[in-house]
Amino acid sequence: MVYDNKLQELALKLFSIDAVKFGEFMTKSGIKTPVYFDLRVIVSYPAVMDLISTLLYEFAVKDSKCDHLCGVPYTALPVATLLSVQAKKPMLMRRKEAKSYGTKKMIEGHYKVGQKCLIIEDVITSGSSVMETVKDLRNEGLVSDEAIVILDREQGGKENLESNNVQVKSLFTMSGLIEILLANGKINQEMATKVHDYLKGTKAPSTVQPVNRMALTYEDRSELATSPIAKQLFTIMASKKTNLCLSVDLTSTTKILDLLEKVGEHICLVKTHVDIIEDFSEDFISSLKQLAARLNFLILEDRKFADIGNTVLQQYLKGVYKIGEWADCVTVHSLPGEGILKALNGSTNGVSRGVFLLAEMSCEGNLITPEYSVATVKMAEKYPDLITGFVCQKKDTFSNPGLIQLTPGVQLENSKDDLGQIYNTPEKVVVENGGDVMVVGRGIVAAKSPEIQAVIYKDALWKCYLKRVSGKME
Ligand code: 5BU
Repeated sequence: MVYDNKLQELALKLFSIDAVKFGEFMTKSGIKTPVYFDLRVIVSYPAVMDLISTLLYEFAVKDSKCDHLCGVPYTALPVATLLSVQAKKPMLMRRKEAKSYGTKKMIEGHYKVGQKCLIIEDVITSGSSVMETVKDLRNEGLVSDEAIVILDREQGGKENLESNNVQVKSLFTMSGLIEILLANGKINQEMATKVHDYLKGTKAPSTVQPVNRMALTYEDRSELATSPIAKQLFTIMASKKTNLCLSVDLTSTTKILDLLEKVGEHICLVKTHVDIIEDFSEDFISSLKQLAARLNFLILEDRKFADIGNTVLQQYLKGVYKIGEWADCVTVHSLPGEGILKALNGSTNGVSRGVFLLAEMSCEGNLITPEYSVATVKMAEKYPDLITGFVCQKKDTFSNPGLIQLTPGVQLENSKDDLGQIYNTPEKVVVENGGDVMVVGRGIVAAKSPEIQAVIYKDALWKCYLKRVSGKME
């Protein structure tokens, strides 16, 4: 009750300081609106600031499990500051533009990857401003799935944000606020009806880019891909209805080609370790390329490059294997830093080639830390044509829906091998962990009938993908 009284008090104060105005106004998008909010004025009224922060504290911050608070610039910044002090929770600040000197950080303050940050905003219409802040926080490896706002204009912002995994709580909805003002004689019934009708008829355009790749189809994601190889791979997956990558870890060229002849129609990608083949020849490569063209799959050489740029460039283009001449894409470690991407970028004379960067590994005890994964994803940003996706194990490792999550360590049952490899089931990898293309090696190659087994994997993995994009998860 006390809370309701305070909420009413705040509504009336906002009205009296002209933070809520009625009449005829033009919005940014050129639509006429009978009601206008301008919460920028609240900084001139310490009592209003006090009331807002007390209410938000009681309403959502007090019991929140967040590690940080972050205000959406600029109006919500002072409110976030007051809340941070009151809740004794550290604040983070998001820059509007990256600094042009020194560190290029978008988020200021001290934090650790995996910590949770609660977002504070004044008003949401489409939700796009909150989403920009969410994106920058997630880019830093912070968990950002909750926003509290003073006022929800009820024009689609809450739904837009929820479809991107951000839950929204608001002190006021527009209709709730109007009700208070009507009950207190601040506006008449005619105006209340006008606002009500306006709300019913005017939804904000969904300006929020759908970043929840888990819910998007491969067709839709091919449109969002900036790397030609990612685009091609998404298209192949959608048309052949398969997200299976076969890891042909065999040492004889005949065995590899025989197997691919049988299972090529069921896969979107073949993954090779060319340096384990004992009878490698140029003929093998031309047969492999012919098979790939005929049965419509791409070739990934899992070379895991990890040297300085200059050496990698030679390993890529020269030597016995001349990988750059035939592999549509390769795997690359981010360990040596950006030089490795600089070297590979544009090294194939206009022929499109792709890179899967290793952000995580499937084997137990590997030394990759969460910070390393975040830095890997960031390193990729400058190479939108080259980076096809990431080799990784978790859905939150990256969010860009135009990139592909390649996940190894897949078998029909959860298990391990004797050398540290960890296997997860198709359901776990696709539905829970966000795998887009799943790598299966021994699950198929070592089976009695690899041909039958490939179809079993293909069907199981595709079923899980359909379940994921339908949103019908148990
Ligand atoms: P398996 O037989 O399904 O365990 O084969 C998995 C393949 O994926 C194998 O060629 C590995 O080299 C490759 N792999 C992996 O298993 N785990 C990783 O984290 C990376 C690659 Br990166």
